[in-house]
Amino acid sequence: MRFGTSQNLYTECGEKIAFFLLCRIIPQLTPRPRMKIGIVCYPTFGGSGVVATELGKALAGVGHQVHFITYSQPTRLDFFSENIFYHEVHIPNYPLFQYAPYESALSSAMVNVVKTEKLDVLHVHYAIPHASTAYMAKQILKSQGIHIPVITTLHGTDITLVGKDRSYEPVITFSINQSDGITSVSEFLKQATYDYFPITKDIEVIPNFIDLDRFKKQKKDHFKLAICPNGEKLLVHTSNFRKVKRIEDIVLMFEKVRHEVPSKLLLVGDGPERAKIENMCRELDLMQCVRFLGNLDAIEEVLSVADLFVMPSETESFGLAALEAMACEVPLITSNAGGLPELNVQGVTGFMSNVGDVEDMAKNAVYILQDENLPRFKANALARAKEFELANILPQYEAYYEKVVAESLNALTEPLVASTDRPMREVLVGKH
Ligand code: GMT
Repeated sequence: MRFGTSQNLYTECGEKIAFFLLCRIIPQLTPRPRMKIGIVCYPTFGGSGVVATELGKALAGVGHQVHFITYSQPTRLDFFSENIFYHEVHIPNYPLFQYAPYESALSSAMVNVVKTEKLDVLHVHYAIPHASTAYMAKQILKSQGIHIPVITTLHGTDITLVGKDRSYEPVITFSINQSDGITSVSEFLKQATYDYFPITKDIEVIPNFIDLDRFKKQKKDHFKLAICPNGEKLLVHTSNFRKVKRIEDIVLMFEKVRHEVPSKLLLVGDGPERAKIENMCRELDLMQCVRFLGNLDAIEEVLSVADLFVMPSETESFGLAALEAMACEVPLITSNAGGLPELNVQGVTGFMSNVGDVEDMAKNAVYILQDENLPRFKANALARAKEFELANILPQYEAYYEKVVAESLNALTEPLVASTDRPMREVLVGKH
């Protein structure tokens, strides 16, 4: 082993301090430029709207000005902030319309908000129809001398189910390629996008995130006692009850599990499959142990008393609902579809099975629910959730906004540099 002289020890120390200051302290002291950001999303229950709203709230929390442009108040937009603004899209009806032209109303709203609020960037969530409406808005603004960079975030079924349908494909391909920036919520979704569409641009993967101040295990013993009066284990599923969630697999799996482990099942959410699943439970004589709760705002309260979260989806680009469960110390039984392997660690935070393999899911669920196993899986679930903490992911979005805005402005100015002495932004975007 070599010992340094006191002089080169000092030098080494100095270098380390300088490196630490450069990497850790200075970036935190140097504030990021505050931006005016327009967010377009589906405001109802559903992963993309939740991510968009939570992102907007977090951006506002660190000083950016955030303008939501949606057809109704986003469900998770549940508090007042001086940095958050909500612009409702009005869709006037007319007897001639069989389908009200939502896209035209939305593009017009985007144009108006960008102009009046002098936005720096438009971030649209879920490609259909938001990427093409943003393109339309961008072109209208361009005709008025205003440049607005557009970022599209791909969430899942906008690519894997609806988007690749021939009825939408040309518009999706075109408008994704026209976006100034594209993000996807998992490596799986990025690859699926390249597989299904001729996309010529880079896609940045920024995973879903979780606010651990809100999603954490709370003491709700009275609630657990009300649902499981005899100390039964509690299985939970939350979703918007679409076919892709394969809720019938949860019921079939639960039917097997409850014979091995006394347990109850809570199904939270609502959607097209709910009536069918309720019928199924009635026919299987399960209504004594299965409860349907409908849509809930305070989902973290239910998750706080859960022992196992079940997500057997046909495809799932990330699985935000599963991450919310993990943050409340709930292990997972999921399928191995889509991006779920990027979240659920096999044998550590839970188990994954092939889509539809109800037998395997039941076997794994019984294993996790054993008293000697459950505490370990719960602790691992929380530890994994911490990797997706909001504080880790928010700077990725901020850095991406800065990069895309700078690149799109550079792309505008480059060809004209030689032909004018006036500042480029003024030439190209007028007074905006
Ligand atoms: O329901 C929605 O709002 C979107 C939905 C979808 O159909 O694409 O959810 C997706 O987005 C979430 C947030 O990014 C992801 O966590 C979900 O995994 C994803 N759902 C599917 O891929 C089925």
